[in-house]
Amino acid sequence: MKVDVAEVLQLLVNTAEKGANVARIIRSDADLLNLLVEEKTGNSKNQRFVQDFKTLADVLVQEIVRHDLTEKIPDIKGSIYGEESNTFTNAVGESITVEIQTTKQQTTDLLSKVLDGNERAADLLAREAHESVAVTVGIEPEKLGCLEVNVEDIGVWIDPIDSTAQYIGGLQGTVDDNGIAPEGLQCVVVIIGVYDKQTGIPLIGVTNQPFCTYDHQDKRWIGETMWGICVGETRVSSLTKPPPDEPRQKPVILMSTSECEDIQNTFRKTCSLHYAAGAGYKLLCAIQGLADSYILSKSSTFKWDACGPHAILLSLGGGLISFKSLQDTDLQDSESLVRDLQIRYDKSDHPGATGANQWCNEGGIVAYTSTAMLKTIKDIIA
Ligand code: 2IP
Ligand code: CA
Repeated sequence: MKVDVAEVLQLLVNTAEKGANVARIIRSDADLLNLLVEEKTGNSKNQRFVQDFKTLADVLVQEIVRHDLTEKIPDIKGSIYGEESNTFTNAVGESITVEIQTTKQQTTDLLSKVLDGNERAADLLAREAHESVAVTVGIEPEKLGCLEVNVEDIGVWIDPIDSTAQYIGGLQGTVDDNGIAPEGLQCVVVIIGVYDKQTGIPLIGVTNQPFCTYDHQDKRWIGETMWGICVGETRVSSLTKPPPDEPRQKPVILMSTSECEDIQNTFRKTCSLHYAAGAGYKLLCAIQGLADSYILSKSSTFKWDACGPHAILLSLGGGLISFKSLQDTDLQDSESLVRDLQIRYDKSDHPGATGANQWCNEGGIVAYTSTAMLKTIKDIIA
């Protein structure tokens, strides 16, 4: 069965916004937030559920996305992969699977079991899960024509809430001179990526920062959606700002604060190093040109962190390759070589591994928006 790419994009943008709404609701409701951040220990520990409540926000957003996609495209059901398991097991071995139900009441009843009988909280969340959300994508139809993909050929990776630590922390971050927030709620991102099962290459990416800017007058957070499409020869994205005419004198490189000293020192000599939380957020900074590249030498990101932003990078003429493969490859002048190096999403980089590690991006990542920048990075590490 074929589906219209424009329709898939609209669906992803809408459901990501719904996820962002849930993320904002939980953060703005004292009751829900208490359930979320409470670290109970000893006797006060909630015996009914072993997993902490923070997982519920992630699972709920993931299940909303899964539900919304399968409602419109039923055949995609078996090809949606998320970061979280949606089954909670309690201390006496009972398990509850969180799934969005057919009616709002059914969803309320189910959530109430996970939320320790808190009906009000369950109702608030169920209401959002069943709300119909329509966001203006703003795509000019002629840019996509009647672009279609085969449902059987696509898979979906969801990271419901990337930068969970910043989400729980709840800090309002301060943006630096480059427009980058090193920490805080700004680093939280809902990420959805669609990839081609045959090639493993990303096709459509949608990201939503639920806490992008704080409106001091209305005392509320305003989100921001970004998207990109790279299907066949078609490359379209939501980014409208043209790249600067002149490259920066010193490339701006984003890194994790946990990056190895050696790698930091290598880049410090010729680049301006910046640090920020969140793999998704750092990828978005590269996408927006706030940084020239995001470099990570460790295998500490996952397929769900990268697939969506990778599609946007491809739509802009850039890409995402493993740090190790950049070290090991002589790029020469070959565009096709760079194409072959792209990170894939159809299979594990680490087939022997178990659990989440199976889906890590082995050998780190390098995000870039032009081949020229990739070559500059190669020269630095050579
Ligand atoms: C994490 C999150 C972390 C990031 C890590 C991701 O995802 O984005 O912030 O580490 O790589 O896997 P760092 O901030 O050091 O870049 P999650 O929050 O979903 O677990
Ligand atoms: Ca993540």
